[in-house]
Amino acid sequence: MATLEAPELDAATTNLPDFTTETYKDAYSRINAIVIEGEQEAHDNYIAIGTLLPDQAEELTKLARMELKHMKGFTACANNLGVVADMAFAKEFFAPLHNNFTTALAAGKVPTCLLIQALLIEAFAISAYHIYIPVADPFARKITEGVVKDEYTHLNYGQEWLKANLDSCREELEQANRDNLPLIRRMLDQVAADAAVLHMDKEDLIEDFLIAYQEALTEIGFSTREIARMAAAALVG
Ligand code: PL3
Ligand code: FE2
Ligand code: FE2
Repeated sequence: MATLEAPELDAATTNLPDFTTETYKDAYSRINAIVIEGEQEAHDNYIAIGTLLPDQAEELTKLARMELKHMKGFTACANNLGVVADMAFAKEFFAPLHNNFTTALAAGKVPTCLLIQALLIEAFAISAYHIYIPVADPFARKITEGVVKDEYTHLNYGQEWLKANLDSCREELEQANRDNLPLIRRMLDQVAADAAVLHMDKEDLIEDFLIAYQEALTEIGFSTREIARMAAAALVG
């Protein structure tokens, strides 16, 4: 790797993959595309939520702008490795979740839209980026470290809105969770083999996702029992 500085050789960096192999680049072409598509859709989703919450539109536009910056960063990561992102694959990967978002948006269901974008997608991104950082190439690692901080801001935005409105949206959120958490579970299953090539472990991804999602649900005001019931939707869905 031609880089200006060598990464610290700590425990987390001792098992780095070879970023130059065709196997790595092939897996990266799909994973990177998923991330680029995810960041693009996140941008579009925050702008769309702003049409339902006009007094929040300015704040949501700020969040959306951050997503475009993320997208550019991850595009640079692929270029740096000489990888072309497989965007057709990524569009299909997001289609079920995207369709649910579009349906909720058309029905004016703000809580469902926020659960899909600000809780599920952001928690998915946070877990993926956390697990990726220790096994990333030095260029991508720096970029991903900057991005993951922003994703907490986004998760927090959804969390605070839903917390303030919990009384009126508890049932809608439980239904939205039932409809969408199984999709996240399936997406994790679909990405697992490619993630393994990048030295990212599926169980670590699931664990990190559940921590971020459960913490958000706790903050919003759900009880331990309610959260357990909601998490169980991923097992039966
Ligand atoms: C919202 O801010 C971002 C939505 C992105 C979704 C991320 C999905 C992650 C799939 C596994 C990727 C591993 C990370 C690799 C980075 C190039
Ligand atoms: Fe993002
Ligand atoms: Fe985000």
